[in-house]
Amino acid sequence: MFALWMKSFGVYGETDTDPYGDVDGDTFASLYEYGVGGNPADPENSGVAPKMTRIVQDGETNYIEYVHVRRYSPANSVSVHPETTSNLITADWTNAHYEVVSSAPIDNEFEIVTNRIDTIDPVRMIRLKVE
Ligand SMILES: [Ca+2]
Repeated sequence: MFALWMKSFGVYGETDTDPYGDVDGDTFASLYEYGVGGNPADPENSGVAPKMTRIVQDGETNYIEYVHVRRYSPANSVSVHPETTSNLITADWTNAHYEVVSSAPIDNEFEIVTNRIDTIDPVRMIRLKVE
């Protein structure tokens, strides 16, 4: 599916269709753009950026609400999910601190996903992983 998607934007060849390459130089890997609806051949279109929308309290714990778009899986063989780390030097990214709260279809290719990420650690960095 990924190769066909690249081809639909006029991107061919082994080097240019590397999922972790960045043909248009927008700093986003082509696979990332595939996962969030970008255009691998247009540096002005890198897909829909994730957003931290609000803080939600549940019992004694506060959560960051984190919303992102993702391509439907597993039909398209790509996984799009948040990862967190409390230390950028060791960069021990994990998916242990989030849970999906809800998801809703946008169209027949993408859905919007609302996650919550606990705020137990005093410092936590968040990234959207596409793999
Ligand atoms: Ca792009």
